[in-house]
Amino acid sequence: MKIFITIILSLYSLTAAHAQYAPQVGVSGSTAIHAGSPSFHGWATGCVVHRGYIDIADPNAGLVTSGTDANGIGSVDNSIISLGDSGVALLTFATPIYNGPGADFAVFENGFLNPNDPEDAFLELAFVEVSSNGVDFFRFPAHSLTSTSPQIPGAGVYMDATLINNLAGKYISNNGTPFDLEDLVGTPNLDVNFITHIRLVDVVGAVNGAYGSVDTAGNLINDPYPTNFPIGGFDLDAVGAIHQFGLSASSFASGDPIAIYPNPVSDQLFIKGSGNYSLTLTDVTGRVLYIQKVMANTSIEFNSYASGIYYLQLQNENGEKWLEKIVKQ
Ligand SMILES: [Ca+2]
Ligand SMILES: [Ca+2]
Ligand SMILES: [Ca+2]
Repeated sequence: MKIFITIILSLYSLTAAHAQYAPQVGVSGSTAIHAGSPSFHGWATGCVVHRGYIDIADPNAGLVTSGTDANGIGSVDNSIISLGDSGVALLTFATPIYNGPGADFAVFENGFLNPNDPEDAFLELAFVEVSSNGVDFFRFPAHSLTSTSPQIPGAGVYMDATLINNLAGKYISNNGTPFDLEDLVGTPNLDVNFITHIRLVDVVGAVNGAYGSVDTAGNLINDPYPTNFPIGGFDLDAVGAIHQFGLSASSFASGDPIAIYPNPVSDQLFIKGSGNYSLTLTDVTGRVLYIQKVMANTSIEFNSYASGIYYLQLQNENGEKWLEKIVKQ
């Protein structure tokens, strides 16, 4: 009997330990990535925001107004666009993002620390969704262990980052919340190695009304509400890509010599160069048409392919990837 109780207790403590997520910036174990980190390969080049309400329970009060779409483009600069209650931001990139080791991209908001407790911060959260075709979006499995009582108001109450996972806005300004595409491996209709769009959806933190957002487990998420001012809701500063395809033409110009021509192509595409690269040709849906494990002077026959866009992916032995967009005439 004693042994049985011990097992039960150890199972319980294991569960409790796993229920804790990484702490706020400045606390040992934080997973935040600073804006100046050399990990970032590139930043969002497109941002379109569909604004949410100042207060979703009072549509007559209108939509939030602070910032412009351009504030979500480029590196972290503390210029933000506010999403409002359930507002949505759609981010695009010069080249796709892929699932490399660890975090693959990070989202920056403008939260700030509790001056009296550096483990807590004023945070506004958003769900994060990704797509590899711009049509089908898939949400990172979000988890909120923040108590749903009392309601966190729009100011003056702080949140504990160790109770929050896979929600953008978990970390304070200038510090990105990381997302690892490994979490979405195996999702039908999603190619985690070719993410073209990232979508952020403001969490409505109303825990007492009909409008509250729930996490992947179905728990209401307590997040500041109402935030009924022009700067309400999730405030997007930037989205940084960590594992992102390079553009082969520019990347190879100063490195390993490589030539891919002619582009547009009508019959044969020639690939000439050296270096330890593998080649993969796909169509726009990600369907693999051609694979060559080791780089060598080669050509790919395009005669039988329909007119349109194709992608030639090159990967080196370190797992870095480059992309050439090929147009078949
Ligand atoms: Ca990853
Ligand atoms: Ca919100
Ligand atoms: Ca910005």
